[in-house]
Amino acid sequence: MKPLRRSLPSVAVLLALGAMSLAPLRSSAEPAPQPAPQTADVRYGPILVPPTVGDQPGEFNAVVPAMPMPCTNCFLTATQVDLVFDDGKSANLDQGLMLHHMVTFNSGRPDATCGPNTPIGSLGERFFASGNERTGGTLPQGFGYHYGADRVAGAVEIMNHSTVPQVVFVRTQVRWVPDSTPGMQPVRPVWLDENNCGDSAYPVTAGPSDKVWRWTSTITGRVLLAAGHVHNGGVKIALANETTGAHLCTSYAGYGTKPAYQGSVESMTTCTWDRLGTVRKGEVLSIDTFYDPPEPQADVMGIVLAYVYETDDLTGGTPAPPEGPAPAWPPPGGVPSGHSHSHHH
Ligand SMILES: [Cu+2]
Repeated sequence: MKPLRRSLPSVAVLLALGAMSLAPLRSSAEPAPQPAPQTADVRYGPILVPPTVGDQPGEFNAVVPAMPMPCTNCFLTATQVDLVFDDGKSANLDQGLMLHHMVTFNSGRPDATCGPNTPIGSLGERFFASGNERTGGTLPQGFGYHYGADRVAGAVEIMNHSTVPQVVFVRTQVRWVPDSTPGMQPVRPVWLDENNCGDSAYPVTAGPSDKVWRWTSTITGRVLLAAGHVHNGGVKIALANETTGAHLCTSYAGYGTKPAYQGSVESMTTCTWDRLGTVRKGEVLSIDTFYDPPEPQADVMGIVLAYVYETDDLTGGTPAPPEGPAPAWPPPGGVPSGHSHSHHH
């Protein structure tokens, strides 16, 4: 089976977790096949989310000092997050519950784009995140996020729009291989954010608009995976190397096919390849976030989490094929308002 270039919304990624055939083609210089990865299912919780009272949405919002990890001295190769009830069933907006965000920070490593002298940067390297759309990702074969044994903090926000308290867990399915696995190469997470180092939120007007944010790279390597995050009314985020003019990924928001999401953002496409593109130290990576909401929104987001294999060999891997066609806009069910994704400050 030929590898997929992109379009891995949540369900597809779940399936992909069991399918090594999604890994890109290997060049002859790469190491021998590796043992099958381990699968782990880690949960954080139980979390009691208070009910909505009047116009005050129920909310759990905390920095968790130590999140459970599936392994130590290992490479994480695929992840998929869900918000679940005690019985394992998925919890979503049809029950009033929204996984507003979950971000994990490796305290043992500095973040690539947010310095350690900021509140966000002081928590460490942002290496994984999910919004309610629960985007998963699988790195190309032979690559993983290296985790030693340092404490991992989590920023977790869950909203409860129902009038009863509810108990949930943040569930993360992970694939990993031990450090002893031959030939594994580490990836560096690069967090690109329209309002970086803050709460990531910014306002947009009604109708079409876009916003660009740029980062001058401090690293050199091959971009292997990129996944975006937007709120309701978001269309897509484009990731590019502005210096070379190369387009690296478009991550599209999906709406209206999964009833549990009640019309809100239900997926983001991801781009995965063993050379989506390259970046050199000093070159400028940009994200361009497109919105088209029916009403102005006070606090949307535009974030791309990219994973880069740091190397001076920028000709390694294989060039990614062209992206497929964009999904229809507006989506068939219409563009949702920001209500169910709204922040509570
Ligand atoms: Cu968000």
